[in-house]
Amino acid sequence: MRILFLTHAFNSLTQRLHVELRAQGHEVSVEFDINDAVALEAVDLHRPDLIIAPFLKRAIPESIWSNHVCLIVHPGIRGDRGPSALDWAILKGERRWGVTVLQANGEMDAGDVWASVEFEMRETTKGSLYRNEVTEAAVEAVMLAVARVQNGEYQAQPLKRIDPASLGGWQPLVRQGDRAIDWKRDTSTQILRKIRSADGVPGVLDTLFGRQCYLYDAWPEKVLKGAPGEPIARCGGAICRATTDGGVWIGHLREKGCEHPFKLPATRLLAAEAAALPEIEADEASGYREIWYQEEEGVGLLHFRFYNGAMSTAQCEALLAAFREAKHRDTRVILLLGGGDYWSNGMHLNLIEAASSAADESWRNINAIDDLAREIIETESHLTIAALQGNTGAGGVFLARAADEVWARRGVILNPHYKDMGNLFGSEYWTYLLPRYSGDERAAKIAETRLPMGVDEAVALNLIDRVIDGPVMGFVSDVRQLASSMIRTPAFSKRLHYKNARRQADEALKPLARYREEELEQMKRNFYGFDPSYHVARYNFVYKVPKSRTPLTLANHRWTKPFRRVS
Ligand code: THG
Repeated sequence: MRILFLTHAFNSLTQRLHVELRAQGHEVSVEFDINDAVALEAVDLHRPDLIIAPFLKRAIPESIWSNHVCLIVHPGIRGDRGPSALDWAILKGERRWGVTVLQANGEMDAGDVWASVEFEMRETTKGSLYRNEVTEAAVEAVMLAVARVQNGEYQAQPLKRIDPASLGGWQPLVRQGDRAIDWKRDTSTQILRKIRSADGVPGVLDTLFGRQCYLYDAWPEKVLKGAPGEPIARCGGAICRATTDGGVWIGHLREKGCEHPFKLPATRLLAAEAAALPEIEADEASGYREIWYQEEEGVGLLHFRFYNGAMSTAQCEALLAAFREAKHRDTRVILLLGGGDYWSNGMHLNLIEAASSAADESWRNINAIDDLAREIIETESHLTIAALQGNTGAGGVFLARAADEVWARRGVILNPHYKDMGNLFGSEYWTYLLPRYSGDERAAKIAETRLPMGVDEAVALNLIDRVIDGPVMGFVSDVRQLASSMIRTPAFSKRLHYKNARRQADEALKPLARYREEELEQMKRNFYGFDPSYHVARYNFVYKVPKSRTPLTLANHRWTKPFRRVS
């Protein structure tokens, strides 16, 4: 079918649906919801059989929904309505939630239901639920709805014919007052829910050291104690505030009305105040952990849960140190696990933006990532496996390819390109890794692409070696078991021997250092050169400057002359 996506942004769910529907042979084109006239124009140009709104904040005009079936993907159970569905589900502590695909009409979210899929809730952030449970349920529901529309016989269910007792009903937009924290009264659980219901947007507004900040990235503290509301410790980039029954770590803050109104590590934003707090070391029971290591049956598991997958210079250095330590252990495989929501998205653009010299900080950051990539590539003692629980983009994809194998959860989306960041050339030894694993032709294809990629395509292009099926929650134990069973096969030692021989041969042909020099030569131009595209694109990204048009890579219906589509 010809499908048009009308969407507020090309967010993770929209990307996943784009990948899944294209894989089924549908002709998908995308238009950002900029205004009604632009949306109408897109409908005229694409002439869709079906319109899907994966992430839409505004009403679809009657001129569109009265002439086309428009499916709204609503992150709520059947009958739930309103703009803050997931926020309320978290605030209210719902045990089960769902995704409903309904047909747009004149009453917001009250149209006929085409499909609905439920899931069990997890104590986590809105963003994490959205990227995992909501996305999986949405894919299932949208596929079902599309098949039902295509089949032509299915009758969508009017809301009024659904059992009223099972209906959620209208819920208004969550306001700051609905989740304001009362530090003297609220328990840690309540505070975590309030912050997590607003993470990543809009954040919970609060006052910290007399400054008005939005709070993000909250984690429980079970050991430290103090007067409720008081900041009592720091750990890594986070600040701990005591609660009535323990404490809560705040990893990230965004200050209201200031010079840098974007998310930054708490101890960076409140540097002077945080410096006066006692510093604690994180362990399993206490503190704020971004990097941790476990070991089981010959397998080292290195976790690195960086907020939004962004890796600063300091985080790369810390991860490099942790990886070196893991290499000294008497294990055979190291699993590089990233975090639950992202594996890695490369450089830390917010910290770069906030630095006194963005160019210098970019330079330091890319070098720190390259140091880590080199350490992974040059590992002789272990087989290294990048195991992708969540999405990965830009430099993160090539950093993963630095490992001997890349495994990914089915459903993971890769964005193996830097071009949207102002035509950044990129480093992470990609000019070595891509031809090495994918061959020249497929490497060129990957380098040209600007579209998100699903695991099947990534396997075909050799960006991924193995796809892990099964539920999100079982992923880490599944890959751990697969890795330890690899060690027990007779071929394992040969495998290590072979990979080291291959690396030596590659090094003799062209040293790694040369690849890096060449890549960084280009990056120097991106950071310090005459063309400011990278700095402009980074500014727009960090400050969330709304897009004024849909990129042509997505809006196929706006191609005036046919140009080669990179698929
Ligand atoms: N029918 C039509 N268009 C739609 C929907 C529909 N567009 C998308 C929409 N469903 C998704 N659901 C909602 C429901 C309510 C609101 C927004 C999206 C809403 N918005 C507030 C407003 O417009 O004033 C502001 C909310 C905000 O700022 O985020 O109430 O079923 N035709």
